[in-house]
Amino acid sequence: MENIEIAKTFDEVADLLEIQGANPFRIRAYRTAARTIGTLNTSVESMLKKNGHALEELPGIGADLAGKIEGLCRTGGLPLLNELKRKTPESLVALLRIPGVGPKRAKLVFSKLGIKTLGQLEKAARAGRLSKLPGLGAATEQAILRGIEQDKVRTARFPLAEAEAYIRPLVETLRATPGVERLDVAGSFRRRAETVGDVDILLAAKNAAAAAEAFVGYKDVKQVLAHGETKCSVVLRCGLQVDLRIVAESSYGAALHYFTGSKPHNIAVRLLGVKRHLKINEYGVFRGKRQIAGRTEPEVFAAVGLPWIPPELRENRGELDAARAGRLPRLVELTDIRGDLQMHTTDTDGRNTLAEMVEASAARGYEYIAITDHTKAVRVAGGLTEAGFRKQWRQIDAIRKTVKKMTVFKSAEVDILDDGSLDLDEETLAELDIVLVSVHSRFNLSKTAMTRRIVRALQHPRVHVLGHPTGRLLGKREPYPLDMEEIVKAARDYGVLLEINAQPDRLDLNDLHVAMARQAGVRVVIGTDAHRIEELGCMRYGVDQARRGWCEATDVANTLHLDAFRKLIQK
Ligand code: DGT
Ligand code: CA
Ligand code: CA
Ligand code: ZN
Repeated sequence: MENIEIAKTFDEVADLLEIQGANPFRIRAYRTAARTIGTLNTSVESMLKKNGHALEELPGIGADLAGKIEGLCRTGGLPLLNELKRKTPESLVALLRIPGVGPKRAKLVFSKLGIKTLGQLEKAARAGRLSKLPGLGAATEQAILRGIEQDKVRTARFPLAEAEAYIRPLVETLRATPGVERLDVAGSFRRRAETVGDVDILLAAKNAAAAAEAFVGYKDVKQVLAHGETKCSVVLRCGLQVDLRIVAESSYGAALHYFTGSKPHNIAVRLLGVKRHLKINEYGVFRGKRQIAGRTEPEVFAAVGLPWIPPELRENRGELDAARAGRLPRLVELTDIRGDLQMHTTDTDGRNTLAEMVEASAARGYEYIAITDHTKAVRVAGGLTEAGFRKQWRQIDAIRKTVKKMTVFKSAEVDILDDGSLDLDEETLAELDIVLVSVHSRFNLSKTAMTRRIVRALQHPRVHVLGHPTGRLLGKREPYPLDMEEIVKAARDYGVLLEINAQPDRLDLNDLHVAMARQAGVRVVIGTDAHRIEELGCMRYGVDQARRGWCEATDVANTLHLDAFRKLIQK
């Protein structure tokens, strides 16, 4: 059982308890436990193996919850959840999938309008019957309708980070299987795409049958779709499909190249081969019947006269031409990152204190960070007033006296109001070292209005960074309509940096937007938007996205050393 599954189970319990109107403390206990487990760095299963009582030492997890987790790991199920599900109509559970419908609202529409299915919910929303319910305005009704539309088209793609969490232990199991010599995860996973449709694993083994057995017999397999000598395919309990190819060592490089894709890239490479009278497939590079390359991936590229191309670039977006011309970018790496420019603390909606965030950031070896708590308009996050920031600055001043190795910038994630003005007074803005601005409300503006709103914010002379520029939440909320070319132009004209938000479900700018910014000479910054110390570690997903946008270190502002970075933000 993966941590992420345990977390999801507990969240589900909390939702259902809330629908049943259970004790709020009990509901909160499950939510807290879900977040704690979901962001742990070590697997609960391995903790339990080492020490049966290890879980009780985690914050917010007492003996009762620890016992439930242990049972969940042992049996794969939670009797409490089954019981709650039996008591709740299934359709009511489906309502919870719609953004804007939490347990409270699900219960409300269920009890007041007798709505039991998504279809009925849609009908009621179209007839304007939802907006007449207490606490549910026309805006929410529209949001629910949009949510239902999206739910219909939702594909079952997994965010990369989620797939990674499910795949890691499977890969470990396979690597530990006797006779397995080489193993790589290929496909969109290796190209570090923001979501993956399925996961493609490639391996070479002395004993292929044993490797295939280990794969289909893996403990989290729900369904075996195929079990052959060279190809197996399974669905894990979480719903993620995993394909396995077992290939000969002599073909390994060719197979790795083929199954890494993307398909358009493969086709373009194969065409280059055709021009040289070569046949290129997953078994190798052939001249006539003779294999001339394919043991390693660089060999395959060399056969068509190219240097090795990083997987992140293999989308047939000009990487072959760049490779031929010797103009492949030297992609930015995680170790190039010298600071994190977005994080929250317990002063607003973060889970760790300012001191804890500073300490954990310093432990990562950063030269600088920015503390970017929310401003007052973001009420759900407990946004700070001007006075609140002044109080926080006194804490920062004190911390600066003790923490010398790392610079702590006074910053804020200043809310962009409806008309594009900023949610802090001029005096306070002027005193901040870095001003990050972002949108948290009124997502339903037209494209023109939203673009105008954000451009106006960027025009403000104190603004340094635009945070999570499209507001999307992968699989949950579409980006708001935005003319990204206009935004990039404004960023260039007014000297504003554009953020790649490294949260695995945000990752906006996306790869194409990043490329657009880079081509316009606009630097990006990668910020984790961490709300707890563990989330400082998601920087690497932001780096992946930057790499997919062809960024070199110089394209990313927070690879600069402190002095150069200071100069950059002088406005
Ligand atoms: P996904 O799974 O939708 O996130 O995306 P991929 O890229 O992992 O696609 P997938 O799993 O269908 O196939 C893995 C790789 O295998 C793909 O990136 C390229 C290669 N491949 C699959 N089908 C074809 C094909 O018809 N022609 C060529 N040239 N390559 C293919
Ligand atoms: Ca795939
Ligand atoms: Ca596949
Ligand atoms: Zn934000």
